[in-house]
Amino acid sequence: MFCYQCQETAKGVGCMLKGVCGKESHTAQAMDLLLFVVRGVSVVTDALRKAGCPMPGEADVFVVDALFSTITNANFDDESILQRVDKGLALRNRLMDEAKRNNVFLPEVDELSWQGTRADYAEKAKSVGVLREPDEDLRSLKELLTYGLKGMAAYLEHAMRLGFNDNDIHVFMQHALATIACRSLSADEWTQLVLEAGGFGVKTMALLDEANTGTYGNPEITKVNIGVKNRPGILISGHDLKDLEELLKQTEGTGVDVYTHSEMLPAHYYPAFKKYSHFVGNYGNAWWKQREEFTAFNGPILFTTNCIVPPLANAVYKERMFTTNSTGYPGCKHIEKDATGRKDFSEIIEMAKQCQPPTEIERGEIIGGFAHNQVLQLADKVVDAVKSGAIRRFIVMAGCDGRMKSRDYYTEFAKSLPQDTVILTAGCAKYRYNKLGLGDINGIPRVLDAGQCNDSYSLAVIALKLKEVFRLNDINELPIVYNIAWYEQKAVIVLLALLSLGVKEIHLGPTLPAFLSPNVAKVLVDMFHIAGIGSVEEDLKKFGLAS
Ligand code: FS2
Ligand code: SF4
Repeated sequence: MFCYQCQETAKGVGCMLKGVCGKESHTAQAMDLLLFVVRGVSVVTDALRKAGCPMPGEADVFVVDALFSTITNANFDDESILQRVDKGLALRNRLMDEAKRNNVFLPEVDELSWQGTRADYAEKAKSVGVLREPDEDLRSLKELLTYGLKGMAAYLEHAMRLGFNDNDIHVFMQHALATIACRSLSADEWTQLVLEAGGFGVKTMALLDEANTGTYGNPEITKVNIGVKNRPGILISGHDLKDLEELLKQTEGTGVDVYTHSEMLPAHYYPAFKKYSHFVGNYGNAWWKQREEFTAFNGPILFTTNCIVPPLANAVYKERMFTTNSTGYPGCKHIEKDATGRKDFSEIIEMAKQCQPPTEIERGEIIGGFAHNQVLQLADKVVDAVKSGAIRRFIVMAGCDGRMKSRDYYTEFAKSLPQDTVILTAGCAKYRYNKLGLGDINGIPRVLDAGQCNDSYSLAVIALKLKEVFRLNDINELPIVYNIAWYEQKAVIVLLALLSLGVKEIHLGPTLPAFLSPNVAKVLVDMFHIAGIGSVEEDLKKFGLAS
């Protein structure tokens, strides 16, 4: 195996024996093969589209789901990945027949000519992974693009589950995958395609924002309970609001409470979920603390998306873990939707009834709900605070959290910021500083949480609005600095989206991606002044924030 798609990759180079995330080499290889098949399907759909042939929605759904299932910490179940390979090969062959019937020219690439069966998968997987591209810079650009597409697929899938879709995004996604499979572009052309992906990232996050707010209302300022009640509970993790809605409906009146974990916390900010009195709070912290927190929770856990941490062999909660959508874990029950699209959570609810209530691990409240609509309602107050000098600077600290010690930097950085600064956050990175009690400025909290990682879109909308209010020509003239923490591939599409909006001088940490070759990193530095992080003191000085 060779995988370097996330921030925690081994030695900052690549996981080669087993993933730091817990992914086994056979699972990594199954994912390499799945991506090979996804590229094959995309080569055919791209050609069919260009020839004007109608395209079945089945291919769009397949590509999006398959990409999502290969995101860090989404799926550890070989069988679930291999079933996607089987399905993808059959789909590719049907599409190739369709191309033949319509005299559509198809390029001669391995992604189309290979006709293996299960017995051949493991051997084939060895030659189709990341290292198939021998040139370090081209490999870097192709993988950067692939990871951006994975993040885009994740956000698109959530939107699609709420009935929102955009054909242009599928067309771009499959065109980009087809290009990776069969075109020899120059480094400059690859860079252009990567930046184009950023533009589609903005489009996808805007679509998901429309889906979430159109379905559940605009997030509003909300205090979320972080303690527990005395009834049994179900913990829902991940990002999928549709699953949460179904779970809340099905648990109503059963005597079982529902708690959010990690990236599901922002669900509390949506008006539509406030009517459920058994939707009682958020339990715990970011994804990587789940081993301790799931043990203490005592009840079942539903993963709607990443991030899964493989439970230890003696974990008492393994039997209480359920997966759905693109996620999977060997031995854990996977909840599929039925023919009508409904999911039956009754098994989880019945299990919860037999469990003890959650053990209290903390108590109190945290505040959030500062997505674009809510912040723009406070615009006058915010603008006045900036004009009066009460707010000197906004610090965008969106992104992911992770288990590395080096991420303590973000807590220390937040603590060390001067009192006249406000943190704008989104994603699970917030858990590094959302319980510090950093106070407020004239009633505006010093940590404004917009929501999940995809709600980084909200932060961009807020920045663009401020640019308009202050009549600036360039988004980079705003009193905003970007100190973003990344971990997995959704952060990659968020980063590319910010670049496509013209944001410069983004600081990315705790380390720069291993998949950026020195030359590709130099291009990003030259074009966008991207930089890593240093010590808290150095960075505060660099941002002009040292007291
Ligand atoms: Fe955090 Fe994990 Fe949101 Fe990422 S819960 S690192 O998936 O997507 O962010
Ligand atoms: Fe390693 Fe990250 Fe890949 Fe897991 S996802 S195998 S930790 S690079």
